[in-house]
Amino acid sequence: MKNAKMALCLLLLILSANKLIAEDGYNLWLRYSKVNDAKLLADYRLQFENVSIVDNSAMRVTIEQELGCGLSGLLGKDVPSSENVENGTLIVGCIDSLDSSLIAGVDILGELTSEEGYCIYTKRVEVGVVTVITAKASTGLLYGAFELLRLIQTHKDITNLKIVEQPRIQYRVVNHWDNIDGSTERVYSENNRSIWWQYETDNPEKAKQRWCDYGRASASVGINMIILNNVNAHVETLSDKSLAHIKDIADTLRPYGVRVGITANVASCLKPSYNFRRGPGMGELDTLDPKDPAVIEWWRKKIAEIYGYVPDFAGFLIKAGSEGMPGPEAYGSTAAEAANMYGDLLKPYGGIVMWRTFTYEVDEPDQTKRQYIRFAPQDGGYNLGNVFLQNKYGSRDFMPREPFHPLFGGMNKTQMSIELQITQEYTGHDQYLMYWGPFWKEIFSSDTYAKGKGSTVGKVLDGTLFELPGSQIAGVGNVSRVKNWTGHDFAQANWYAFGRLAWDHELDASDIAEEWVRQTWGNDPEVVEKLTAMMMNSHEVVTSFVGPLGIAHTNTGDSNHYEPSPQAGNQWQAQFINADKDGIGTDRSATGTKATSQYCPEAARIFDNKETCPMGLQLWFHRYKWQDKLPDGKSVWQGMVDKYNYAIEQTSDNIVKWQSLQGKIDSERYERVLKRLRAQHDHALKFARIWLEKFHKLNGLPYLIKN
Ligand code: GCW
Repeated sequence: MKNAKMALCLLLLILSANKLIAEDGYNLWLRYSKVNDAKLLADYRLQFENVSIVDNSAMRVTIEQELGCGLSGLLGKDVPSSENVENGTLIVGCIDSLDSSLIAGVDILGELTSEEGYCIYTKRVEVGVVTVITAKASTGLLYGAFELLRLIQTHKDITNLKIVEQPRIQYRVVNHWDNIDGSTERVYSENNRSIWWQYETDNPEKAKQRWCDYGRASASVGINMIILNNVNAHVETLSDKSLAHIKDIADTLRPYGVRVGITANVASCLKPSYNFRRGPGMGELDTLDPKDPAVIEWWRKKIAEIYGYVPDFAGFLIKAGSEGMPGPEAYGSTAAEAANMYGDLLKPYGGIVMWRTFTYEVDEPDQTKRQYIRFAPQDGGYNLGNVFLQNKYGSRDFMPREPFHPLFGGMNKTQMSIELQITQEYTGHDQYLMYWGPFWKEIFSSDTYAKGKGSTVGKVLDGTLFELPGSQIAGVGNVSRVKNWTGHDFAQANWYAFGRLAWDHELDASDIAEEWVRQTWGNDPEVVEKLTAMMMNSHEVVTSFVGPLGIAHTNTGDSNHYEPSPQAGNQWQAQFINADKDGIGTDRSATGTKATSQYCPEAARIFDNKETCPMGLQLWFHRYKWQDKLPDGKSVWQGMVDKYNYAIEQTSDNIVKWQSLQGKIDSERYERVLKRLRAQHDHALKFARIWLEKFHKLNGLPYLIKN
């Protein structure tokens, strides 16, 4: 592996001599091409003459490799390791192993509380000026190393550094919906076979290299945990063969600070004669009831076995009592009782439980109210410290735009986690340029009002609002075996932004977009400006034709969730579009289904009132007659038509913007993105034609599609 990395560095060195090198997207945002600003390059070279790493942990090799590879690529010269500290040395070491002269008088060190946090600073010492990366533990050093490389890659002034950084959220988890047969669910990148399962049977070396590079990418943005298999989990995930395989992956990712966990099927303990979704059972029991001593014993043994393979195993993600996956309720127990059983068993090993609330098997006509009804009464029941309730961002299912989930702010004694979707199930698969950053920020900054104004979802998640000790965040991943990982090159940005926002949800979506663009596409000002602008506008553009004014499920006529597909009798379209000759939208306010009553009164008041309800959620919460006026003075019909036309215009502009960058972008990635921008524009047009025609047939009103 080391050789492969060395070869890559050498290649980077040679290739960086040319201006536009051929690229396939494999290197993601870790391209490390030579700084092409002569003045900056000269300064950086002076600042980094050599590297001195004072660390004996298992992570030392990773840090050495990353800094070696990164600096040599960026500076176009070898930056040797050194035992000595000289003018221009980069020193990397934990606080307690650094020479006292390097830490004396550095006040920011006192701010470090997390083992994963780090400080980077410039210091004048006797021999000259040095740069120091330090932390309480080696993982912090690795994160600090990646931060320094990011600063150089994005051409920042680093002559006088004074940085202290630590994560706001403890467990930053990517969930892979990958099946153990190598197929995947909702991963839409061109070749959607799994990088975790069955890959090595084709080519073991290739698989290991991918896993390493996945680890590098994760560490570079602070992702520290992954779930290897689909939430619709196959029982076989817990077999000896599978556990040995999981051990292999865990061993490969450990040097990057990434722990692995799995989704467990709660019915695994049943006899093989029981067949259920993703069964049959592998145990000898007739029940999965978490209160039954035999069930507890079965899982105790299984968990001990798992830790025999993977000593730092992360824990279980669980989907139960949902979409045909077996659950404890059918055996007379609650989700809390089951989650606590696992929590109790995993706790001695340092493992956690992430219990998903995505269920809709509750007797309530308004689908959006069901999870709250099922889980809110259990508040206080999940109190082991290592148990989290993982909620999708909204109460439906990854719609292009949803209001924040009412369980945030609704369960104040429970460690709540959010599940974002990095992959683009309902938002154009790997065909649309759609950057989630602005929308994720919209959710994080939404005010639950649970403890008065300013009680944001972000503060619920990081544990500060209700003073809960643990915090966790999840994103459903979008990588596959396709060479560039995600199909659409811009879909890499969502993986990147997930990591950055999981680390610090207060970061700005535009800053993240810009730093990603600089690393992925280069620092040319025109490239940076145009691509950042395209990204920042992209969620609004997608919602304008996939979910205008807050309708949803416009691409859910079939199970593929992509094509505009009005379908008679579709239950989701009846609830989330609800169009007829008189009007459109669903009244979920105090005068309708009263879904708003699940929020704190202040938040409910905002949603209840059309004047204060956000424009993008008008039809989610309210029903309008076609000619009724929206708060901005337009009729709903006109507002709708304008949204589609806006999307058509913007997706067309994006093609022009992209084409204006030809010559500044390498040809393989240029062509791949161009093809997709065209597909997205065609699709915006198709949505407009199909849906406006469908609505027009209901309401008889005229419309004009501008193309
Ligand atoms: O809406 C559904 C998706 C399923 C997914 C499920 C879930 C993995 O269409 O593909 O199952 O959500 O989140 O559990």
